[in-house]
Amino acid sequence: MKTALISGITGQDGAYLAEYLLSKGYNVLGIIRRLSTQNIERLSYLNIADKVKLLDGDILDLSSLIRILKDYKPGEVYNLAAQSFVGTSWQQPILTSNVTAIGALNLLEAIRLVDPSIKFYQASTSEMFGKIKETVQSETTPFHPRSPYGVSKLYAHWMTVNYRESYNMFACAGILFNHESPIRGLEFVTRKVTYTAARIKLGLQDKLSLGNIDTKRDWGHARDYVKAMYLMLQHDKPEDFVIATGRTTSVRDMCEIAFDYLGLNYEDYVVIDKELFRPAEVEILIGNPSKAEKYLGWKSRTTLEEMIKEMVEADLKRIKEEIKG
Ligand code: NAP
Ligand code: G4F
Repeated sequence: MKTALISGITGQDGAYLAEYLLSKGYNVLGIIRRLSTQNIERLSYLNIADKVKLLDGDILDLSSLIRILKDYKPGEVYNLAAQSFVGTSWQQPILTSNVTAIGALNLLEAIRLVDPSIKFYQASTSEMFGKIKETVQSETTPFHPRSPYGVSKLYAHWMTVNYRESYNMFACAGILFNHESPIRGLEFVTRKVTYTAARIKLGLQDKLSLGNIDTKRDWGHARDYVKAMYLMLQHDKPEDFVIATGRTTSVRDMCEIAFDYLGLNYEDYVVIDKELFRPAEVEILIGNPSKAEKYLGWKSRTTLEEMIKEMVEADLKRIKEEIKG
């Protein structure tokens, strides 16, 4: 039986990746940091909380990573842990750098010290393209990050490349464009929209405050994207891949899709709050996934409309259950 270790298993992607690896017959281990309250809602939502083994550790604590690798000997390590919210990275740039940049280095170092044959996946991001240098971004597009988060991810990305080149490690970076789901954090714009639209439909709220709704993103479904992470580690050589849909949509149009589905006009509810604008913005992202299609046989399956519908329905159901108590 193959064993995989996931950092960030309590997050959106960690939960879907754990579900996928379990379906492939893996023994799935996850690093869980000490918090004052339990934080396994996403694993419970997918009905897998009792199927994975959660291990105390923190990607800021090298010794905990070394202990876990020595004790459990995973063949694959997926580094999904991060302070992943771009907005917060301006409020907490040092924490973001420690977790998102140095945390990745800690995991690479732990692997190098314990067993350099362990395969490593790094969660890189389209946020690294930032102020875009090419209309459609691919593996060869130069980077220009626009946030402390993007800069931290770029450091982790190059460390992954460097460990591959320096130590011949099987270390891959997936440059994933935005991906969402019903278990997306409430602070991210798609989920903020689907959750608030559902509350408005149920008469619990009457306005949705947003920042810059003219920015555009290439949005896919997390359930589709975690399969690409797995495929990268099964590929015959370690390489980096862009994972995207190849379609870009504005936040405004995404709102329209969500509200339309509920029979509402978004223009009646959305208010623009200048406080929510970012100090530096990534105006538009659109990825070219042809390398992943060609070498991994990976393709994004879920359309934005299908995903928003799934998210709105899940939010409606959850809110109704909360009301019932
Ligand atoms: P997420 O929901 O915010 O999950 C982040 C995970 O990191 C959580 O499990 C969190 O644990 C964990 N974490 C934070 N600090 C940690 C620490 N010090 N030690 C151990 N674990 C820690 O993020 P996501 O959307 O699943 O994204 C997964 C990864 O892909 C992230 O690295 C993100 O930056 C990257 N990425 C995401 C997207 C996207 O669109 N979703 C696109 C490109 C790249 P707690 O639950 O304890 O907070
Ligand atoms: O949903 P967002 O916060 O995602 P963002 O900043 O693109 O980052 C996400 O995707 C990255 C991949 O490109 C990941 F690496 C990262 O971890 C994260 O998962 O914002 C999307 C867009 C931005 O342009 C933002 O300014 O929506 C705009 N926006 C407008 N109003 C808003 C809001 N974003 C949020 N979160 N909240 C708003 O009220």
